[in-house]
Amino acid sequence: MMKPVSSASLAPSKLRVLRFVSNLLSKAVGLVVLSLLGSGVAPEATRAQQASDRIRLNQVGFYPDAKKVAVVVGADAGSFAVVETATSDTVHLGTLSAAEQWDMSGEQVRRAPFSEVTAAGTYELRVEGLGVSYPFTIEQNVFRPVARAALKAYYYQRMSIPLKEEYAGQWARPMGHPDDEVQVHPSAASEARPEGTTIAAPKGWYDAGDYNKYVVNSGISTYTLLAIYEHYPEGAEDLSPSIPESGNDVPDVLDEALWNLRWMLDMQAPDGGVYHKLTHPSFQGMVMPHEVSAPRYVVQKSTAAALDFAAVMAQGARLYDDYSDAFPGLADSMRTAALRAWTWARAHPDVPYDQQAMNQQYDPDVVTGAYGDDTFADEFAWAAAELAVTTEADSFLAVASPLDRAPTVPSWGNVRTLGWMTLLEHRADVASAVDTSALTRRYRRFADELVQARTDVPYRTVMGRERSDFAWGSNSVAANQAMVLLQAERLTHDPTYVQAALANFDYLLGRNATGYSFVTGHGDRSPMRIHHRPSEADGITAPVPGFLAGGPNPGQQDAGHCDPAYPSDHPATSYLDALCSYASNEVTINWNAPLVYVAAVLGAEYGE
Ligand code: G3I
Ligand code: 9MR
Repeated sequence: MMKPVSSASLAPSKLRVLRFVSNLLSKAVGLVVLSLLGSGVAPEATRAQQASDRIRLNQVGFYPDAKKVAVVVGADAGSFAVVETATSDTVHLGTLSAAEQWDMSGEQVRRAPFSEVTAAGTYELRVEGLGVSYPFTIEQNVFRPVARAALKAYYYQRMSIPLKEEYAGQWARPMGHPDDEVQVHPSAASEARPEGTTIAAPKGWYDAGDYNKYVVNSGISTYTLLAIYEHYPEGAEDLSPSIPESGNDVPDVLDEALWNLRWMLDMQAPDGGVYHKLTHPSFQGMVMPHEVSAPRYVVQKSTAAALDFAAVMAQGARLYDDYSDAFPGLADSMRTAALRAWTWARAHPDVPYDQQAMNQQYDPDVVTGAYGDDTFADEFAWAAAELAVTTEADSFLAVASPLDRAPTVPSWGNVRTLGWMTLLEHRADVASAVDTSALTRRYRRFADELVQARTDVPYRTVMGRERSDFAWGSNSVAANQAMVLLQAERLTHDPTYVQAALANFDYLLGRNATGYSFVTGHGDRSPMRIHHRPSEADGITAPVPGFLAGGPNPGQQDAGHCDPAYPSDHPATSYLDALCSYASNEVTINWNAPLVYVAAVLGAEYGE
């Protein structure tokens, strides 16, 4: 084989000649015989050919000025070509990096960088011996459809409202779960609300593929959506997915978040504590929401629920205050609710939600998601940060502060960093209570460690250095890593952080060892059988769009329920696009939220 041509060595005039010859050849013989030109690229790479699952890249596409890279697996060739799909013009020839072993996937990996390609268009990548990639586009606003769809997913998760065809298209459905008569479970009974009392707690989003709503998981999810508005008010205006409230002069992301916050407000008990969840006793079958008739309960109060509630209500109080005409009294109600929940938590600082223990004591048994957590320092720190900023009182941070410990990548059970992000955002306002130079220095160190992780991962993503990245819902680890990195860029204006965040976004949309673009309806190979009851029961082949699947999870906790089996035991490839796979292919509000954030903010960073 002839020596591959390096892209860097090709002058524009040579590229034009190459394009011309390439066109002639493909027209003459129906093949792209680039190897004749010394590229080393396969003659067998025809456009009619099926895309190779060994060429992995962001299947949605790239901003013109963004870093662009694909990853190829098992390639012997030294080079690759980027070809314009419509014309078969070769616009770039590049050299593959040396092969590296990745233990997380058990693969030999090489990278194909092509940032030089910046012209808007639709392209594909060709590699000798492997074939052709999925087509991808380079254009301005390329992530906007994903950002909008990922926000729209929350509309599809709404309870207590019919989804109209006007907004939901083929996924229109009758109202599910009015939740206007919810029983107080014996574990939640009080003098004010004895067992058997019914309360109304309508609205909110279905948590996931199941039909329950959980305060702890709602906290981080709602915070993250609100943060888009708080950090990027103008970007939030553009994030309009067409929902019933569109056009009410309030950004859709605030309207959508409010659907959940209204429910959360009803989860506060008369004493200020907050019920841990509103649930059926057990998971329902694969039926549509309106077909379920099992009873609903609110269960015991918990410290985590109270603090997550306090945090997000405090955040809501300062944001909805901007829209007091549209929502009179709302911000005040939220502030009062937040303070009452905080006071309850201070008096009950250590009440975990232990479902097993609860079931030993009370009937009926409840076996739905637990979101159980038994360490509350991080919840106290997050709530303290939100309350301090909203009320402008330093006393909250004297009780607990995010700075008590280093930031980490957030998750539903580990929310300290949400407090870090809020303090960073409002650092000028909290300077009397917080050492703001330590705040920014320590946060930057944290972000630098994440950036550094990329050098250990042959895919050059932040995601995947640690085996622990591949937890249940691992795709949210990648998305949350990206979200926290974007804060570092906002602090420093150093593009390295955006590039690292983008690498993880590319991971989610295809540059990963499974070869899937993990967002339903986006990318050529996206999940078709998510563990999502409406997607399964609605009789429509396409899943409800805009959902981030959970992603690789070597825990494979559902293996006993699943046929077919997982394709692999490697952490990065323990993924199964099958209905049975609730441990790798469910969808959840807390996984989608950082997807919306990152898609929207990358758009803003790249100049939408
Ligand atoms: O905390 C331990 C950690 O110490 C340990 O090192 C690690 C090793 O496996 O496990 C950690 O616990 C994990 C826990 O999540 C916290 O991350 C468990 O293994 C893991 O099984 C657990 O998964 C949770 C899953 O429910 C099962 O409880 C997911 O985070 C959570 O997202 C998921 O949430 C479900 C809801 O219950 C119901 N609705 C759907 C939703 C998504 O599947
Ligand atoms: O369908 C349930 C899913 O929404 C939950 O996240 C998951 C978490 O435990 O559980 C699923 O339900 C399964 C149950 O746990 C075990 N039996 C099979 C159920 C799925 O069909």
